[in-house]
Amino acid sequence: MITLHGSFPAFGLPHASPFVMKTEVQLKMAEIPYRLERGFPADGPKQKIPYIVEADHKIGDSTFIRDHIEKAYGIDLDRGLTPDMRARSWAIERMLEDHLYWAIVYFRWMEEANFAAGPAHFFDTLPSELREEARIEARRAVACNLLGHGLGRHSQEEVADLGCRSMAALATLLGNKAYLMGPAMAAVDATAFAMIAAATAPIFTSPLKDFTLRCANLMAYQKRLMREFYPCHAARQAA
Ligand SMILES: N[C@@H](CCC(=O)N[C@@H](CS)C(=O)NCC(=O)O)C(=O)O
Repeated sequence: MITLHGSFPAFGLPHASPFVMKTEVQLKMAEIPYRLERGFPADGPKQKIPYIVEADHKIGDSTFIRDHIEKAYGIDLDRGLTPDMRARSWAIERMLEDHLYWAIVYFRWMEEANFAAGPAHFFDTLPSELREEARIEARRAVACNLLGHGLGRHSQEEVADLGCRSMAALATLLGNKAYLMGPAMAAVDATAFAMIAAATAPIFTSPLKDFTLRCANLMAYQKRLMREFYPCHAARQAA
C-alpha cells in the first residue's frame, strides 16, 4: 500500500501544499488505495513534500510519483490524449508548477499579514523561546528560494503582474471546456485544480487571488473538482 507523505488541512484548503493536493488527486484518479500521513520535507528524498513510500521504496517529487504509479499500476492518466495534447499538458504543468507556484509562495510568505495568518502558525507547537527565531529562519529560507528562482527579485506589483499573466493564460486555455484537454479529466487538471485552489486560499489576500476570483471559468472548474475530490471540504465551504 502506498503511503503519501504530505501536508495537512490549512489556510482553508484540504492541503497546505498544492503539490500534495495534485498527487492525492492523481492517486484518486488512478483509483489506487493509499494512506495519507503527515510528511516533513527533511525526510523526503528531495527534501520536499510530497513523497510516497511503497514497500520501503521512497519516491519524491509529484512528477516522479506520477511516473511511478502509472508504470507500477499500468495506468495512463492521460489516456486518449494525442501527442500534441500531451505536449501542451506538459507546458501548462511547467507554467503552473515552476512559475505560478512561486507567485503563490511569494504572497503567502512575503506579505506580512498573510505570513502572520498562515505560515507563521507552522511553528506554533515549538517551545515559545524558539518559535520566533524559527519563523524568521524559515521566512529567510523562502526569500532565498524566491531569489534563486528569480521571481523574488521583482517588486510586489511585478510579481502580481507575472502571476496574473499565468493565471490569465490558464483561463484562456480552459475556455469553456470541462477540463483543460477537453471533455475528460487528464493529469494536468490535478495540477491546475490544486494551483487555482492555492491561489484563492480563503485566509489570504493578494492581487493574484483577486484576479483569479474574477476568472469565472476557473472558479467554476475549481469548485466542481473540489466537490468531486474533496466532497467533505466542499460541503464545509458551502455551509
Ligand atoms: N517539484 C516538487 C515541488 C514540491 C514542493 O515545492 N513542495 C514544497 C511544499 S508546497 C516543499 O516541500 N517545500 C519545503 C522546502 O522547500 O523546504 C514536486 O513536484 O513535488
